[in-house]
Amino acid sequence: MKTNLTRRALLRSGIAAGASVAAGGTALAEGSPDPLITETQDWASYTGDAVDATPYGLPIRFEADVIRRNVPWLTADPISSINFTPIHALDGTITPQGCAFERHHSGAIELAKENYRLIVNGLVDRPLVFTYEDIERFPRENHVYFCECAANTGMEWAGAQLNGVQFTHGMIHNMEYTGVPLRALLEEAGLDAAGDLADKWVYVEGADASSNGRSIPMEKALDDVLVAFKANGEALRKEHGYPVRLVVPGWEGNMWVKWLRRIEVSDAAVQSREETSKYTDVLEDGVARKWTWVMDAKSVITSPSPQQPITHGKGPLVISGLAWSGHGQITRVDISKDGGMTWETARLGKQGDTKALTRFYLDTEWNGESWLLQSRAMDETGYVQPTKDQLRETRGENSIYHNNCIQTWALTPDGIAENVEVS
Ligand SMILES: Nc1nc2c(c(=O)[nH]1)N[C@H]1C(S)=C(S)[C@@H](COP(=O)(O)O)O[C@H]1N2
Ligand SMILES: [Mo]
Repeated sequence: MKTNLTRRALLRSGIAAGASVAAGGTALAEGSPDPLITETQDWASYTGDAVDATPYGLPIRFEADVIRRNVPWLTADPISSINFTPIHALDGTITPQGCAFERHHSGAIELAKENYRLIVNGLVDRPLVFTYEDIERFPRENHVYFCECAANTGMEWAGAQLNGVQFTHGMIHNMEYTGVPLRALLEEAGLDAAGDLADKWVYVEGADASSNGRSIPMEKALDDVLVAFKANGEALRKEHGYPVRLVVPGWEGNMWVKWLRRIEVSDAAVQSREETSKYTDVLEDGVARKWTWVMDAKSVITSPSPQQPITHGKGPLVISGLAWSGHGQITRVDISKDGGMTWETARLGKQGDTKALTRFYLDTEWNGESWLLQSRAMDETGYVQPTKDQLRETRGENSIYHNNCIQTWALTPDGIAENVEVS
């Protein structure tokens, strides 16, 4: 017998005596007392922890499974590697820093605020050095943005590979950043020396051994790029670039330089390793696409999914997932239960923020059918998330990065979901 009796179910069964309960709850049955209700429980027999037991709290131990996970065989060494956000277990849109995916090329470093220096040099009127305190004295802004590694879903190009949405789509997080527009720091250094800004670039690099240098066109640098020092209200975690990282809204995660140490204004792109040998997309004919910065619209169902089977039996079911677009707002998400033959429009948790995760729901009924579950996102530009075949037609199968195709979960009559390919 199910024992997860909710207060709502209790009230309902009290009112409609004898009537069967429609959703979620179990009708209070006469003659079968539930000890969780009738007996005094441990947690009511003793006092709990004092207010100073956890000066900085962690999730309760029952949630110990909701953690970042690594796929050891993906990379040669965990120092230059990636772990994945447990998106199957989260709801809403904000990713707690403690379980937000990490990607490092030479490990997460420890850089104290007092040792932090940010250099702005190159084609500027006055080369400048900012300390952490200097940055805090510029007018700051708050914005929620997603950060998606271009390699997210990269293992799925050839066929269904990893059996969990955490692993197929978990190279993403979504946080509220506090920071100073990059524009303000560039203007402080002065851009007259750069002349016509239309063809200028900024080269950004980190203080870690890899430096992870990237070239950003001046137009983007002056638009919405942030030099951020807080995420979700608190200091950036070490893993995410403490004390200062770059936030490049809608653009591939690699450009979000952590432990930001230098910004150089230049008249050409640097053509660094990270924008030539890596983070380019080799097409069928061997030619590589370059400067593929924007993350196109994408979505995925997070529940049910392989790590989140249906365990509550038949009846009401909440299908839930995430959608995002580097081009702006998500305007609509559709859900298919038959592998893309027919579609129903999902409900957006709230109107999507620009370049941020949007939560969607479909409140539906499941009566033990086998489904091929898919979601399909649309953004404010009218762009529609492609099928795997549509993507392969234009991109071939040599790519790793920028796989934003429609994902399929095969749901069985037991409520188990598997990663399958429906082209
Ligand atoms: N300095 C530095 N910045 C970096 C990296 C790095 O290794 N070093 N990795 C990049 C990559 S590839 C990604 S996807 C994002 C990941 O950010 P996160 O670790 O906060 O999730 O940081 C980017 N910024
Ligand atoms: Mo990345």
